[in-house]
Amino acid sequence: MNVLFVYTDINVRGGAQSYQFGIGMLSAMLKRAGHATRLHYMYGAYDLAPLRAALAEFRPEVLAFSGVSPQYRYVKRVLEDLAPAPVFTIYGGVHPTLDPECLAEVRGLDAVCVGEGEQPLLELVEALSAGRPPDGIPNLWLKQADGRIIRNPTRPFCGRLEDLPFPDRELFDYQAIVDSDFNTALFMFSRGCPYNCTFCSNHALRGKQEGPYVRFRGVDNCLAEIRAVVGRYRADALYFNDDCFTAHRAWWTEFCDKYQRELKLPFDINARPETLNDESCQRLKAAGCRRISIGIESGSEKFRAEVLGRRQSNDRIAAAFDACRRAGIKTKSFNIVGFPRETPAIFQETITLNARINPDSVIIGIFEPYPGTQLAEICRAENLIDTARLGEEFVGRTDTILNMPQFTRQQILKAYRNFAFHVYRRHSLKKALALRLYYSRYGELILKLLAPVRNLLRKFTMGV
Ligand code: B12
Repeated sequence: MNVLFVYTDINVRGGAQSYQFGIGMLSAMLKRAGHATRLHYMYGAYDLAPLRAALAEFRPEVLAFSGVSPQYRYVKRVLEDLAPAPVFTIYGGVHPTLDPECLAEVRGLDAVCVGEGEQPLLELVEALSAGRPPDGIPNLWLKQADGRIIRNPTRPFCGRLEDLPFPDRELFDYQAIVDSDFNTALFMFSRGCPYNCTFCSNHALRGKQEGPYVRFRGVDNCLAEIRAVVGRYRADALYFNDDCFTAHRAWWTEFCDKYQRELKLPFDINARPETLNDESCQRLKAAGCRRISIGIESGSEKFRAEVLGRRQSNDRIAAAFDACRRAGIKTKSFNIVGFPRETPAIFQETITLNARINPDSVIIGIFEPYPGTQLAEICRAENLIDTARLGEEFVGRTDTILNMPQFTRQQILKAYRNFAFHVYRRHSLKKALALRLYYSRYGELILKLLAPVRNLLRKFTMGV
């Protein structure tokens, strides 16, 4: 059978493509079973003509959408404009997993997948190709002709990730993605995260299927994937984008020992501050670790503990950054502004902590209430969501959908734009001003104009 995947990547990387592991995994699984897959990548101005052309040319039996919550309204618009689609339509990924009832409200959508999709999608495709009704497949919810919804239960999380094929990178223009990401190839060796931050989807996803949620692939299997990718594509560095690379000490130390023996490319990871000290940082550095991204999220200890579910002291966070610096590893901090119950004074603590730590680079996003998360529940219960703006296609990332008297939209937008400037102004005025421009209203445009010198710019502002 032919399956056409649709990846909506609107307003994310200014037109540069990004890789999506979910689609990559599903495609690999289908190809291994002898089916044909293609990708339709959507970004930029809304235009259905290329998708209609792909449908006419590839003639898929299944049209498969994947999506995160900020892309949901866009996916809905595409499906409704296509309706009645000439093919079976299914929608999977984080958003429908957390809000499967969206099946009822999207015209032209036949099914959603709750949770991991490799086996359910394969079973759907096999049922359709055998002419069987796909009714009883665990994880799939199906809309009947009369609008009735069949809500099948979910199966347990995949227990052995090594049994799955490597994600299909051929489906994407993978070399272009590596090139546009500073010659860095992306990997994911695990699924899930052991922590329960109230703003992140992980604690909600964990409850959707039975069985252990945090799983790491065997180290030899991970190294085999790296060998296959660097043998096929040009890359100067690797980014292991696992939620927390250092979550399991036995795993990451085995990984580092083996990686260091045969692979020489520098790599970047994400890690929690509590897992970083002089010993772990030196070991990571010896294996080739170039940069660690660490979530600070808010600089207020009290707010982190009481609202965000992150119990760490500011001193422990600063110690983690110091350990990286002593080991010669670059650092990046992740931060969020505009949380429910946050005030300008609380946000000032985020600036103060980052300025104290002086990471090599800082990232800031504006809080978005993802369905199923504890913070989304607080937003609902405290009536913080500006319902008048719910119809807007994209609010996330550079705008807020919350309406809070103690931290207004104007204050949040200003805080977002000026954050990096305030963090760096005492350390390096050049860097502070460059980042002020990047986070300005014209940031995306400036980035596009400066695309030919992006690598130089990154060295200048981020040191990597
Ligand atoms: C790697 C990653 C990225 C990568 C890749 C993007 C992507 N869409 O995968 C990059 C860096 C580009 C990225 C960008 C963004 N990300 Co991101 N990202 C992640 C991360 C760390 C891992 C995702 C992953 O690869 N998982 C492994 C794969 C195998 O799992 P999966 O994608 O969930 O797919 C499985 C199932 O969902 C299902 N499935 C998926 N699609 C489909 C389709 C069908 C038809 C079926 C049947 C099944 C199915 O089957 C797959 C295989 O089992 C997660 C955190 C997490 N742990 O999930 C956040 C996460 C997915 N990101 C998130 C967000 C918000 C974003 C951005 C919006 C950030 C921004 N503001 O710009 C953008 C959106 C980009 C986009 N267009 O989708 C949120 C989504 C929350 C939500 N409720 O929607 C997450 C969950 C983190 C969080 N804060 O909670 N991200």
